[in-house]
Amino acid sequence: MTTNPIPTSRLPGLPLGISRTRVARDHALIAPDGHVPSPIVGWSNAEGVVLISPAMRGGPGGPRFVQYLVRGADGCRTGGASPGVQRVIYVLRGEARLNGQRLATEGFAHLPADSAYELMVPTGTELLVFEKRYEPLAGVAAPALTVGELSQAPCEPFLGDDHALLATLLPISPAYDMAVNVFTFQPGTPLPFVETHVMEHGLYMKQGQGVYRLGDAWYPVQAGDTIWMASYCPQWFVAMGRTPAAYIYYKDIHRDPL
Ligand code: UGY
Ligand code: MN
Repeated sequence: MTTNPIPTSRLPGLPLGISRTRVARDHALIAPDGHVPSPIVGWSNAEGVVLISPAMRGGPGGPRFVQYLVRGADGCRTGGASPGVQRVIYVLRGEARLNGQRLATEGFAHLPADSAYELMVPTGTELLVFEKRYEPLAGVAAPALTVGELSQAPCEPFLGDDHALLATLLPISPAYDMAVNVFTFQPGTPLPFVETHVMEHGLYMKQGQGVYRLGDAWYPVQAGDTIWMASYCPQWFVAMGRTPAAYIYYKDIHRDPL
């Protein structure tokens, strides 16, 4: 005779039925306790978790990009995205191989739309991926494949505050219609004002914790959390705890909003 296992909460000390996840009209917080893996289109043998996608809020005003995690496995690989779609991949853990070259933890690549490559993701490696349909700009050549690592990326104090460092992973040039940045805050450091802007964001907390204001709600957040901020979602952050907080985030740039 078999016995059914008794489900236990993914949140130690809290009962079943509790989650910090919220999906609202102009923002979302996706906490890891709710992650459900699925196969990812364009990948073989990948265990993925789609964190942000247009399906989050169908119709006007929903996300215009995709953000997902890939957990490596034997035979986990991809040779390119769907037609017209560019990718940025960032190695959160372990190491990947891009066209035979090692991409270590904190390494990243911008993989242009309609380009062929071979990306292998072994067991124990975790990638964060952003995908966006590339919007060509008249008279501007599309970018070539770019590879880099966080420690080598340009990094500046944000608006003069050396307790809030902003690293820009991709060249800030009209050839790129997206940016991916890493923001590192010393404990107690806030964003200096509540931002409200046309660009949307997909954010992944890499380390530490803090409080994110999204619209009129304030959320405690920590490493492993994902946030979607729609265009014009008022946003603010303060880092808390005893260690720095860091997040990696996407934004759309350099294209006519009309
Ligand atoms: O680039 C940005 O808009 C950035 N300062 N936003 C954010 O961290 N929420
Ligand atoms: Mn912003």
